[in-house]
Amino acid sequence: MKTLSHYLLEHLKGYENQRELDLIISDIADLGKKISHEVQRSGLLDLHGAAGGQNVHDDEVQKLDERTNDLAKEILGVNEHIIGLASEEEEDVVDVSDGKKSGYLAAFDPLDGSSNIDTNMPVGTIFSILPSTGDIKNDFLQPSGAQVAAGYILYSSSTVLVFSVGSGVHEFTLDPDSGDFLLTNENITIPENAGYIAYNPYVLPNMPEDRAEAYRQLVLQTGRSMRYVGAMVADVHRTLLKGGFFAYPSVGSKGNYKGKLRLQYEAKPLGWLMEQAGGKTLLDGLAISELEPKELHQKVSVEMGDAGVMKLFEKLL
Ligand code: FDP
Repeated sequence: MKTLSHYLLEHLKGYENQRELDLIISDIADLGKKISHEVQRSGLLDLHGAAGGQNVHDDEVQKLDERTNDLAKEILGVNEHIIGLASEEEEDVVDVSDGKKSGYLAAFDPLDGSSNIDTNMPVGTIFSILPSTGDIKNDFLQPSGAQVAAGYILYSSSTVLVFSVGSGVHEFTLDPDSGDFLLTNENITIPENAGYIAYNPYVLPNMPEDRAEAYRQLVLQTGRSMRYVGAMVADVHRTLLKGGFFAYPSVGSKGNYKGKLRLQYEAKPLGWLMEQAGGKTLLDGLAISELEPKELHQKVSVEMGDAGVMKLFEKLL
């Protein structure tokens, strides 16, 4: 099986930013190995539970959120090509340009699904890489199509790195013996008319009724089972490999519906991957390519899945 470094050498040939992408993805892989190590030992190292505070999204911060955020800043912050960081756990962007006028930006959710950690359920790290001409704050607000790379590391029964640099979606599995990420799935294409429907049924009474009815009908008309982990990264991984539908709509009460998932750290990178693999993504009801980001910590509704299920979903709407 090919190692990640071997694969990057071949796959990035001809890319004008070959060296930059190679170093950035290699650093992200290293970060994944470190976080995987911490996640596996979290129960032994007193890393379970809340850290005692809330982040900018009013989520209760878990000890591992803090630890993994520090690790991500430590590793990506010294990458010679990265000039700015944005994290779900940070209030503002972190300038790591060290005088450089252009380079790349990394937006990340260091530990998605962290409320799962205490019960040994899957969690993951999500990343999105954008080019920057130096206006760091505004350059994070580029649309989905500007991403030069995006992906995630999922910490579950095994640790996998899944990413795209705009030409297919590829999966690497961490070999615990050698410590290498090995290619296990090249050019992932989402199967159609297969897989599961994934959303939290709690949302149904808390969303506009016509959309809620489309959600109900999708289960009835496809006849597919529902599965919902409650960690976006894990639900999206299953959808990429098995097909189906994943959603977290805007919820609330009449006239005041809001998304929960974060555009920069979750929806934009994972939605882009879904499209790269032949699926479709709607953010705030729009095709992902049409959504113009407005704020760093913007939250959006997310509906994504294989091309067949999304066609039916849009018809039901
Ligand atoms: P979490 O709160 O555990 O970090 O990003 C937030 C997120 O997890 C997603 O990963 C997940 O899809 C969603 O929230 C789960 O929310 P619900 O518990 O409301 O279903």
